Amino acid sequence: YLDHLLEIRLPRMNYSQPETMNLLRTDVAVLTPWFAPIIWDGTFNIDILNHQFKQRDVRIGLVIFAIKKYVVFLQLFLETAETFFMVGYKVNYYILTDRPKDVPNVTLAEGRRVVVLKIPSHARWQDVCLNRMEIISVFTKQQFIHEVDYLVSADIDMRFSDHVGVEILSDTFGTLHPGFYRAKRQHFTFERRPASQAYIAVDEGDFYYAAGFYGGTVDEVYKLANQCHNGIMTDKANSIEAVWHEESHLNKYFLNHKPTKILSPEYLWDNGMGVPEVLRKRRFVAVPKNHAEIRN
Ligand code: UD2
Repeated sequence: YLDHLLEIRLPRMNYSQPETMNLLRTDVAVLTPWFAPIIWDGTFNIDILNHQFKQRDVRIGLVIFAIKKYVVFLQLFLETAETFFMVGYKVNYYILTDRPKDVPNVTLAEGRRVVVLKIPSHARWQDVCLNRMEIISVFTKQQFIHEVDYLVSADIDMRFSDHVGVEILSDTFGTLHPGFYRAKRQHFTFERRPASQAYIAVDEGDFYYAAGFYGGTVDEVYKLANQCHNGIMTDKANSIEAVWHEESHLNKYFLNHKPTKILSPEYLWDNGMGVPEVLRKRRFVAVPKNHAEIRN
């Protein structure tokens, strides 16, 4: 923790002057009412950020689940992550899988490694998703906290297709779900039954966050995962399952503990939705899958 106190001093750099009288983007919001930046292309200077984060020598853990047939997504995920995810930084790929033998051998850059962690599978795909919170909280406490500074949790049926770097890092960050970033809060698919711990009333809610990409410091991700897991267990005891599983609990958590950064849908896109003009980059995109085929 003392590392935070070290002086960070930038070298002399040449870059265009930040403007006080001009907006970085005029087509999208770049700040929430609680002063969390919303990260869109054109809002940050990656050179300045890299100088800051490099001096702190940050280590990032990317947590991915590959249960049952989802191991087929590992190769493309890892290859594209090597090209676009936190290039130049120390990265641990934490692969939680019931099929360690099916983890492919992908060449990694220096300072990056694959850590395979065997976990049991679940018959229902919903339970695979729900259980991610418990597994993340357990492994964070046991292991991740000793090995990395930040954790990023990602869906695996995805590929990186453009830069994803330290601009995403913050105490906690959530990503605007591609299906709902323009929607009114009453249309968000929050859990609407008051009996569930994930319940959010129709006149509440900031954004609909996707469970496919979120993260933060190890401490904050531990709190998040632990609290979501507790909500999931209470729901189970009450025989209720939130409509979008752990995503519903994540949304409840972020309502009460506002993320300190918000990622635009550049960071989680589905090409099936076309490419709107506001989306200058597609950094992390869904790999098309046959749900019925792959989940069973
Ligand atoms: C949405 C969410 C996902 C999760 C899920 C819960 C987004 C983009 N995705 O995605 O995060 O909240 O709904 O309903 O917001 N997995 C396995 N094996 C399985 C099933 C799942 O490994 O048999 C893992 C895998 O890492 C996968 C993740 O769980 O990426 C989420 O499952 P999904 O991608 O099938 O869920 P999906 O696409 O409905």
